[in-house]
Amino acid sequence: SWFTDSMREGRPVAMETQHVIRNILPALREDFPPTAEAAVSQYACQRRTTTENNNKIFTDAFEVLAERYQSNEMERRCLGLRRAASVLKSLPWAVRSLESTHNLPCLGEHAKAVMDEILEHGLSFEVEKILSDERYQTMKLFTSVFGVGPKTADKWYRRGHRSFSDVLTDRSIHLNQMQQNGFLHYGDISRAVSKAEARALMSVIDEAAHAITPNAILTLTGGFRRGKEFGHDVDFILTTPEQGKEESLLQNIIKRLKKQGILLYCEYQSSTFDMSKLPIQKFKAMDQFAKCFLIMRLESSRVEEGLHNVEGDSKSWRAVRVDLVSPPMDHYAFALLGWSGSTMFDRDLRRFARVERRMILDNHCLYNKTKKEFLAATTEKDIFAHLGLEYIEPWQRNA
Ligand code: DCT
Ligand code: MG
Repeated sequence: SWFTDSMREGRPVAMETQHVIRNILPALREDFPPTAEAAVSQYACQRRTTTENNNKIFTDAFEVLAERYQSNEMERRCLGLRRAASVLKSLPWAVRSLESTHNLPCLGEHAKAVMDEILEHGLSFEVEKILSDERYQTMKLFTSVFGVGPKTADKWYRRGHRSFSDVLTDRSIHLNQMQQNGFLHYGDISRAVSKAEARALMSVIDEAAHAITPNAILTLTGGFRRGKEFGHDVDFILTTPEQGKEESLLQNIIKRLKKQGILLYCEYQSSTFDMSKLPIQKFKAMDQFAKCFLIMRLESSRVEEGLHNVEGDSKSWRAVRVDLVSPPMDHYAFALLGWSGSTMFDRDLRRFARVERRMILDNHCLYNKTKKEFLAATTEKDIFAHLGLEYIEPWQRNA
């Protein structure tokens, strides 16, 4: 009909018509580009972003470009495109013209040029070129192995390696334990983990935790907490109200899982957490809580809907990547907020805290630089309130 066509094409509609559409036909509001009063924030933590992405054709293209820039160490360009993608992900409408985006933040010249190309030709030639580029494909392949980061992948590429067999037959390459296990279980752990599999793992770990102490608190976090159907791993936070016992709880769980024969690999990092050294001025990628990066064996019989296997694979188990982090109870809310992600949502929470509030936020704590004091929190809601932000539900943090 006439008004849905106008909206799809982003053509301006008369004010009265907008009134009718916004108030009388609320079901249709979603297709409508926001007007000035519904300005989109430049901060992801002030936007609500569900898993439903109406602008996937653009955001997928931006992601390819961002990956390319990241591996070429062009960090600013990479971040610029990730920010642009994040803004588009938050829109309840699909962009159908460049004009309809003129009020949106974070869309730079490059992002707009790519969108323009996609709107006109259905694809971006720059993106197509990268996708068919040998270096891009090889980096993507190598970094898909657990334990292989961009540096190692680049080193292998520059040695002339293009495939796994090139790497595995080069006797001068020494693989560390993590990489050996990454290759060993590659088929399983490169396949997405389903929600049902995540739930099954949660019950396995929860049983182990409660056999050790009835007070254990285990929370599913990461992408599954944000409502995603699939993930590349399963993330958990583990704690206990018994102060100082959280790290030994984690160690005891690992021992127990080992005894059960379901721990295929474990990289344990002990806690370096020291309250007297907080706040940490310079943000580091990893927090300091005790944690472990695991590969677990998940039995088919534990999964309600069965394993998320490739067709024809009748194996009775699969390997799954699991992360477990164990903060002291006092810091649980900060760790939960950090580990729930998304990465862009976290990044903008910290940026908002720093720029708009003169506060330092990380996975450990929130610090007010003006008042020189720590702000305590037992829930995520407390942290949003300290920051003067509207609460955003986990399933709205898919920025
Ligand atoms: N995180 C963090 N510190 C790190 C790594 C991650 O605080 N050193 C946060 C950011 C997101 C969250 O933990 C989970 O990380 P991932 O598992 O990488 O992301 P995800 O959103 O769960 O994505 P996926 O569904 O692919 O697992
Ligand atoms: Mg995850």
